[in-house]
Amino acid sequence: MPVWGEQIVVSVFGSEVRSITGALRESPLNIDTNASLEKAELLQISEEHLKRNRDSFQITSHERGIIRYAKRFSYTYKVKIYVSPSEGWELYISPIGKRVVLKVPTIFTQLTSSSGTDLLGSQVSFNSTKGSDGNFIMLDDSFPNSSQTQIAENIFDEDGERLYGYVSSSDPNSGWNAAGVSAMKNTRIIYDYFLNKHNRNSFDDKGSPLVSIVDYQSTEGECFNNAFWNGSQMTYGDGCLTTRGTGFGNLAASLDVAAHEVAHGVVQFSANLRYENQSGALNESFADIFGVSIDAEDWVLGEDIMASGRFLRSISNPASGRRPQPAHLDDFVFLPNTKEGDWGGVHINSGIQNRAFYLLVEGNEKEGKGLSIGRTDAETIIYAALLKLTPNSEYADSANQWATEAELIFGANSRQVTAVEQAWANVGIEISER
Ligand SMILES: [Ca+2]
Ligand SMILES: [Ca+2]
Ligand SMILES: [Zn+2]
Repeated sequence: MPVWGEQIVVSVFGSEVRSITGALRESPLNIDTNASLEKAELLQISEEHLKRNRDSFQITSHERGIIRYAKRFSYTYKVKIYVSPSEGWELYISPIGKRVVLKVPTIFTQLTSSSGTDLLGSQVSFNSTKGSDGNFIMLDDSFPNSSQTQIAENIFDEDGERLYGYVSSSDPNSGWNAAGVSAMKNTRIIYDYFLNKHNRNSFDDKGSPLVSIVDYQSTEGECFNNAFWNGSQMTYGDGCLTTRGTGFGNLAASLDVAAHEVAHGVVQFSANLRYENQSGALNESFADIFGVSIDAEDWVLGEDIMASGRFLRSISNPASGRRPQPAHLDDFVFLPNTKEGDWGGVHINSGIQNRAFYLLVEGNEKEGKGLSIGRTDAETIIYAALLKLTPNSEYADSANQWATEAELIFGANSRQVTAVEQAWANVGIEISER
């Protein structure tokens, strides 16, 4: 029976002993090694100890032997556990006490400085983790605080079953899926924005993991021309850009699209605006506003994944988007509250609040319609308002809340309050007395 971890190393040079390392101990002769455990019992003890469902880990091997810990020798089973490429354990289980006496990690999550080329051709530095199989995977536990960022890719196996696997490479500095590199880069920028600008730790402000799926297809072999937030993670289609210039390229490329999707998570864990009619249009609008705040070099969304000169929506000029949007309450588009009706036109009527945000930042001043206050203060105001809106909030509620927050943060007679009132008045919504 093996005695794990106990050995003596004797260095011999010629016929001369040069050194002895390790420790000689009295042999543990009086240990009872008769008790045994069935595999099912090992599984159950492991399950209870790890506080994991038994479907979420595997026992890859088990053997009996002697382990020395706490200055004494014990007869145990050494059970090797595989949880994920970044988590594995050796559990030493006493068959007499039927409990784990020692737990040792077998994988030391070793963050590795890595680099790769993203979908737009930029060189990106990021962290990966060396997995137990020696490959590097897109898993970075340095952010969010106390959790991790993960990028997986959609793969179909020979039977056409969908699999998700970490984006991986055998070399930390080459061979990465460019869609994964884009997702890593964008996730970092978005996380840093919410943390540094709004003191928000991940989308839920509880540091939940930021997980992305790239190269998604809903049916194998058919390009998928969309991106979505599913309530806990981002998914980016591989895109259906045509030679005629219609459709999108790989949706992971676009920082504003990524920011829009994560912002849906921020809305979900704050105002949780109901996804229909006016509240739904506000939900879409807040996602767009964070999109152009995080990708702050232009006022349009989707330009990085569309043919040159095209874009999906414009915050400054909502009528110029792929599907023209209203920029004023008078032009509100009434659509049925069905999937075909875009739940009452949530992607259409978002143009109204989008335009109010643009006017607040710079449009009022540029167009001679009043005061503008720049991005920094405007973003502070709209984020504070989002935290106080409720699932049924409508345009008037959002307008009032922007004004209330401007007053609380900058004072009742501040130019920020005036600018908010003018911005909303210019899209047809007069802010009532507060
Ligand atoms: Ca841009
Ligand atoms: Ca943009
Ligand atoms: Zn959206």
